[in-house]
Amino acid sequence: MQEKRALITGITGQDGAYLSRFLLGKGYKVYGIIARRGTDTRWRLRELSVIDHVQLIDADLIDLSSLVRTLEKTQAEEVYNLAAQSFVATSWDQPLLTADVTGVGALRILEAIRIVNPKTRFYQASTSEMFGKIQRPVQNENTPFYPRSPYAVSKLFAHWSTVNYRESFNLHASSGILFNHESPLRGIEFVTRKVTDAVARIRCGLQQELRLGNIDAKRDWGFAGDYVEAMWQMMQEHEPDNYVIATGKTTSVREMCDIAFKYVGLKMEDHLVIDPNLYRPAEVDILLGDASKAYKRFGWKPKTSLESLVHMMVDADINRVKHEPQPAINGTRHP
Ligand code: NDP
Ligand code: GDR
Repeated sequence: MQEKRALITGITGQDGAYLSRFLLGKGYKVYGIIARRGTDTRWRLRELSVIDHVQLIDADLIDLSSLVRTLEKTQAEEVYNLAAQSFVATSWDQPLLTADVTGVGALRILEAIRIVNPKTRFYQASTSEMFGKIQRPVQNENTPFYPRSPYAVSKLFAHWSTVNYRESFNLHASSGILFNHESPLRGIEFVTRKVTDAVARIRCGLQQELRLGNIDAKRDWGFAGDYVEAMWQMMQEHEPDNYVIATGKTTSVREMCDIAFKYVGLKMEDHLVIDPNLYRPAEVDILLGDASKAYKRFGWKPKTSLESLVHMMVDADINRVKHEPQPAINGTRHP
């Protein structure tokens, strides 16, 4: 039987790397688009040892013609749209770029699918940020949205474009409304990785303090490795649909931080500094997801507790700090 072909936008991101490894394990031929910005962003693909097994193609979500050519060239049966300007805080500084990549970018790839092969299955990386100022204490697929950032507004446009193309053109287009998911491959600008990196550096005597913003914010945090399986599972369903993917537990940034410091025998209070400059113009105070629809339809449930996730991330960062201290490149410490 001919191997299945998948195309991943955002293949160099956290989820792109885990999804590549997962799909390769399933026997897929995996293609990914890479938007060249002058720096090498392939470190995650190297860390998971998939770099030599995926095919990278130069293309950009802001360039429709590059997407059309990529679909023609790869003949992918499944397209996972993971590319985005995904950092919420940056979306207030670069709202138009965020709208163009994170919002209209999804519409461009839907258009490319419509032009090249409307039978292509499509996954949109939607987000719990769309619930924003929550309208229900627990959020599921029927909860009304209330976005609180240019990022979330852009993602809502992408989500509704996905639903609209499903209903207008009969595309097999699904929207995974994923709550926060983390891993050792998380970008260092996101709070969990910022914490675990700092804890590792403090433990190794390279840093003294950790500056955070609103530590009372609560998130429903899971492990990225578990979440990419749900992306694939919803693509295998006969009918496209929207699915919430979450753990059903919410934890404050303060508690998450405490878990990380305690793991290495340090006291959070001795190192944590609250910096009001890191507060956001509008905050999402609390998120808590109900993923029971995904469980009922295809048996998905999370496998990793927050404690083991944080421990895994701290261990990975201590290992990095000990074995490969790197000078900062564009805000990350990775080659
Ligand atoms: P990352 O920020 O780690 O990855 C984003 C990816 O998008 C990178 O590969 C980046 O490339 C790529 N990208 C950015 N701009 C463009 C562009 N113009 N054209 C093509 N590619 C581009 O995100 P995650 O892996 O964490 O998340 C994956 C997706 O899921 C994102 O859309 C995110 O918004 C969404 N999401 C994430 C959640 C999470 O908790 N992680 C939860 C819910 C949704 P490069 O590295 O080269 O800059
Ligand atoms: P989020 O993740 O905005 O939920 O978006 P992030 O880790 O950036 O923030 C989580 C919460 O922590 C608070 N916080 C801080 N955040 C950062 N980054 N840095 C700090 O110093 C800090 N101090 C406190 C934030 O205010 C916030 O409340 C992530 C991204 O992956 C999105 O792309 C994705 O859609 C959502 O998760 C679900």
